[in-house]
Amino acid sequence: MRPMTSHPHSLSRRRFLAATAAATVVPPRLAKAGPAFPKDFLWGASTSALQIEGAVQEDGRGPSIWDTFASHLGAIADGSSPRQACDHYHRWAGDIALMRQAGFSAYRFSIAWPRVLPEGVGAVNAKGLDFYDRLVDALLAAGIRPMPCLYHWDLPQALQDRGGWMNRDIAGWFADYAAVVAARLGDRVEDWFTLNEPSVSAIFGHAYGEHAPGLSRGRDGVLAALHHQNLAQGQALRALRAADGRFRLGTVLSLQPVVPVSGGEADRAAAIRWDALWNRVSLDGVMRGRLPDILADDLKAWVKPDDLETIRFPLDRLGLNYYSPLAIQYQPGRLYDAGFGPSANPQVTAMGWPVDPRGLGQVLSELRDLYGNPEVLITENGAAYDDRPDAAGRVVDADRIAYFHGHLQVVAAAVAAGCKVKGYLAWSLLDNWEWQCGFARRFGLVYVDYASQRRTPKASFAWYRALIESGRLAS
Ligand code: GCO
Repeated sequence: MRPMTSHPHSLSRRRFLAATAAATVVPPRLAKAGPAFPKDFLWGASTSALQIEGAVQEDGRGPSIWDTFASHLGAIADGSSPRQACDHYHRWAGDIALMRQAGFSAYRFSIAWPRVLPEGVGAVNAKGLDFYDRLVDALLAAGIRPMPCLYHWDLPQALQDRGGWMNRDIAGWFADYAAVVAARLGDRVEDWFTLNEPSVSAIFGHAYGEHAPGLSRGRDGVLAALHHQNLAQGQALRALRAADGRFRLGTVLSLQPVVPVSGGEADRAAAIRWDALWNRVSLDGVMRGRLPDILADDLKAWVKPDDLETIRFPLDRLGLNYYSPLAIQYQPGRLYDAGFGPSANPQVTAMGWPVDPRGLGQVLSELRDLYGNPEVLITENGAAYDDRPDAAGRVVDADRIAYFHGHLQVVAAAVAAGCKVKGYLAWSLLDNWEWQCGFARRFGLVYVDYASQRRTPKASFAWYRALIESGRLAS
């Protein structure tokens, strides 16, 4: 149902200028010059369909596994649902105006599979595709490069009813869906991503039961979901390549260095197992056509001859999501007898994630030294803090600015050291519906008042805009 408050431009230009001018923490002209980024460096943000669009029952969209999961009592911390989210489905024009104000040159969003194919396969919902068609046109008109990601966790419920990521047939379903979207948008979209963070949806959705589809199937659940995502990705990348040889193809992985909580043998071995599961199945699969030896026996049940050839693909770029290193501990009885342990780092975000930009540098140099130095786009990096407007209505999020600044210093150093990082997309443009945390975590450059859907750019927005404009970090 379309909410009463819907208005495409919830932020007037006058209010926007007042808010951002007042919120600028360091006036750019006073800032000392820090490292510069290459002239063609891409700047922008990432979002995902389920987290911002709302309109889950509009224009023929089918239900997704997250709509179902959120309806279960206790599944979402604040009891909320993605039903309205940021109402981006109606406010997209105003949201693109914000991106333009910030000076974005690229924007990664996701396409909701259940909007395009309500049953996951078969009949195409033209109205669903129309939405992304309009979005792409408006982005291009604003000078912003559209970078759609085909899957950000919102599987059509109809496919879950057929086994979802546990069913090997999903590889073909996903490739068919990719071809449908490419046929409609491929005349204007060049940059494509297939999956978002397969290890997170496999582990949290199929073993921990904390993400949709809410399964607790242990090793089998995780390995099946991981392998079938690898396979689906391989087939979809080939379908996209066949659709247009000029497409620039990528996938998005959450690569986090895994650090044992102690030097003890049990913790160290647990960290190696976790690294294999979280990072290597996806990374080594696509980049090397190999799976970690340590999981080889367990994977045998799922991997068929020739699968590895399908999974390996020469990506044009790798999308890298980085938030923090993972502190891992031996925890008997947990998945692979490993679990999240306490981090030695006292500085954490509202998610409880340690702030440690060095981990990003570690991942980037490893990609350069051990994985053939692929072209990388940072597709997510950011932090949740307990933002609140002050008495004057401003949101001064100095901690988020510090987080971005620290991580971008590392990116600049990595570029100088030969890593092929081509751009940075912050997570995220807007505060949004943060999965099992609901609306209780805010990651945006722009504050969203969910009751009124009013958008207020935070201080970090003004800071980011100044950075994009100057192309250099203030020291
Ligand atoms: C992820 C997803 C995003 C999250 C963000 C903050 O990395 O988990 O890609 O959808 O919202 O990372 O948790």
